[in-house]
Amino acid sequence: MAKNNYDVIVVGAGFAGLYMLHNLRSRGFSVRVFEAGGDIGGTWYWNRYPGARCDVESLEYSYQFSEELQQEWVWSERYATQAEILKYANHVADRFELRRDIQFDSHISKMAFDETSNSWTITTADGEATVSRFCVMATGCLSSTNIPAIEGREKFAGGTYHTGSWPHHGADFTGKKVGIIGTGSSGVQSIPIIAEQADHLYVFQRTPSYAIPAYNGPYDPEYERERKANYKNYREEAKNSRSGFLLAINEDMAMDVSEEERQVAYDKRWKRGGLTFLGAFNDLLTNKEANDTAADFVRSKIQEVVNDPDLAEKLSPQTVVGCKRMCVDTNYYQTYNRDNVTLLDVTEHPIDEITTTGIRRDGTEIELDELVFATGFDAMTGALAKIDIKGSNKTTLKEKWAEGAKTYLGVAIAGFPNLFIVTGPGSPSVLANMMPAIEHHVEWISDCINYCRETNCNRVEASSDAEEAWVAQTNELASHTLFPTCNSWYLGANIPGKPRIFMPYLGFQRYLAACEEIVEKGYKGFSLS
Ligand code: NA7
Repeated sequence: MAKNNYDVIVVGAGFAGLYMLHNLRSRGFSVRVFEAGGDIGGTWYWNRYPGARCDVESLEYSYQFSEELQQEWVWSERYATQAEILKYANHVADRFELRRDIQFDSHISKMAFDETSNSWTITTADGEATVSRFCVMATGCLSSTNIPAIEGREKFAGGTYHTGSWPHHGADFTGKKVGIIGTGSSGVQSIPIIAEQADHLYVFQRTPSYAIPAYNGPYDPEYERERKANYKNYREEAKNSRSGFLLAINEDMAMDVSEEERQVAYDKRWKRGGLTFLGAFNDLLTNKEANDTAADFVRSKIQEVVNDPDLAEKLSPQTVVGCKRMCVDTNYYQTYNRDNVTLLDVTEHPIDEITTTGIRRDGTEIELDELVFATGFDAMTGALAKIDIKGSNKTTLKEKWAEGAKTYLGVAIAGFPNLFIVTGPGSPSVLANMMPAIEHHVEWISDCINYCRETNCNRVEASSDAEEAWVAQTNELASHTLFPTCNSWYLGANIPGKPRIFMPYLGFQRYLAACEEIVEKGYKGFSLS
């Protein structure tokens, strides 16, 4: 008979779940991981759309908990493909023999905390129940796909895809008329590749994105050797940064230097490529005037690349640059110079309906063979809200978060004892480098569980006061920035009816210090009994 009682249950076998399992198991805890997918990888298991890549450099988007692992693994490119990242995850799972404690195709539908035994009962969609003292939700920030409720959506008779749950057998768009809705990172990455295959590609754009060239390519072996030789220092430097990766934020303020100096700085960052562009000046996300100068620079680049000035204008965002996550692209704007690509602005002319044969807008139907939704995710809270999680007073997490997500440290929730989240709302997560953020949470949670074991405590719970203060601090930090000015998924603004609250905690280094201080003060803000 299968064992159904563990010290810790982990939900999700992406990078967070894998390391949580390894870390806890190596400390002697019995652990079971439940994963909805058919294999490991989380985000990188599901997001198999054409062109899917990480927008953080490979040498930084990798685990650092094992020196052997980080030395032996060789990344082939500056920005790794989804396939290569998944290969890496598999290497990790094999190296640390993780699979034997992971149960695949097991979607958790219910979880309930029992006051008497101070334990969780976790039930799969198939009705299999398992009990554990602690539970760690490693369900990911971008794992609950969003398909907008456009009228007639279910009528479309051709192939329908979502970038975040792409079929494993892939999709061949050769000779097809393809429509794609959405121009965030997933759209920006997939549009150039789909355009190369399709007979014609229609891009339905609501809000244009700012995209910075990736200048992707193989790693220079000398660069890689030097990075690996000094990994410790680089990792330390990243840890002590605002974002958890080597953005190299210039201390200068954009408005303190001349127009000429600004152009030189932007040009240098543009040529370097990737998200580091936003580090050109210190005040780009706090001063609108400064931000405008960076936005103007990107818009001028779009105009240089796109041949048709009207099209360039339509592709030029007017929002704050960096307010939504910037995209890192390869040939995105260039793709609009192709004859087989048409950009359709759905803000000016909204989609009326999806029909059996295409999309109707402005009284005209555009016939399509295939339709791709690159429409993003119910970010940070979506995967958790889908599970019926009942805490200590039988309130569900969904009810508790009806007015907006509340956590302490993005890791614990008042009223939900012995439950932890990796990279939850209220943690730096998506505004930091996910890998070091994950490693930090995993180690912090593991230390807390271990502390409970050492002190014979059966129950650890965040207090409501500590949670309220943390939420207030998270909002306060965001209020001094330009982040709240656009309809981003950081704010939940991409999901109709979702409370508009800024979810990520700003400042990786500040966050690490806060977590450390809480432990030093005997888990301040938690009750342990
Ligand atoms: P994003 O960044 O949320 O992008 C989703 C896109 O879909 C965005 O352009 C949306 O426009 C668009 N969208 C969403 N709903 C609609 C409707 N109803 N009509 C038209 N267009 C719509 O998701 P991604 O998957 O691209 O990227 C997510 C993250 O993954 C990314 O930030 C990186 O961290 C990696 P909107 O901007 O809301 O007007």
